Amino acid sequence: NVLEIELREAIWREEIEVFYQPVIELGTGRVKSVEALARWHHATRGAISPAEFIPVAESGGLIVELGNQVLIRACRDAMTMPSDVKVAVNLSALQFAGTNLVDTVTSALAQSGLPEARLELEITESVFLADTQENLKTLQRLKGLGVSIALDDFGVGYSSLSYLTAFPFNKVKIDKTFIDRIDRCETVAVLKSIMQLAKTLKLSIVAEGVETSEQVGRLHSLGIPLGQGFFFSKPVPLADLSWPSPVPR
Ligand code: G
Ligand code: G
Ligand code: MN
Ligand code: NA
Repeated sequence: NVLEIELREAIWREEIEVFYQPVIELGTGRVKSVEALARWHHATRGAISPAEFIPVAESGGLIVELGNQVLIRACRDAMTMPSDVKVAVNLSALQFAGTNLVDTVTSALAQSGLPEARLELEITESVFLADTQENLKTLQRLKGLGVSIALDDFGVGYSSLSYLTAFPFNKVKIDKTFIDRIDRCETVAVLKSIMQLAKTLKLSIVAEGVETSEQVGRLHSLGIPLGQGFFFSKPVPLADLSWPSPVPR
């Protein structure tokens, strides 16, 4: 596989970049956190989407090294951001297997000097599909470090609600597909029940893939506190992040 060979070289040469997408507090317009997203600009093919190269990294065993690079880069970059802004890093389920993820995260925090409370780790339900007991233990140890844990892409899997109660998450990120259909009363009903559950479980909610001001209005009136999406900003390089002063809506 040519792409895999080239990806291996790109990781080796540390050519994978990290972009950041802000997560906005809808009530104030403030940036509460930024999500780190891997970017690969191929010398001849141009930009290759992570939707394409992350699965290649996962099947070729490169995801552990790639994940480590993104993690340390994100922690270091976060040290240059305002101290009330958290950084969120996506973890592949495969990073839970094999090498010691807890040591990796501990060392990224130590090497960067980032306070543990400023790091958030995003996982998907796939973490619960294999080696459930072992992965749950790792997740508990990660949370024990003082970092927060978010359940990503919520609502698109098979039995999402049960995963939400399987672990004391700090945050749930509602998948874009719900935001796309937020004008439908069925979707509103689902969002309201997720909010009720989140309140009971004391976890924060983020709406992902927010693209229009109409969606922002609906989310805000539903009482969903946080939003992320192209309406606010696409993922950008560190240097292009800005920290607008709060504008109450
Ligand atoms: O940034 P974009 O929306 O194109 O990302 C596509 C997919 O790739 C998303 O599911 C996102 O979570 C995933 N992704 C992006 N960067 C990383 C990363 O550093 N690690 C992992 N595991 N997934 C990532
Ligand atoms: O799976 P995960 O939630 O980590 O995926 C994040 C990906 O979603 C990023 O790669 C980012 O480029 C993409 N994304 C973020 N906001 C929007 C949006 O408003 N619209 C669309 N289509 N994609 C988005
Ligand atoms: Mn994510
Ligand atoms: Na997501």
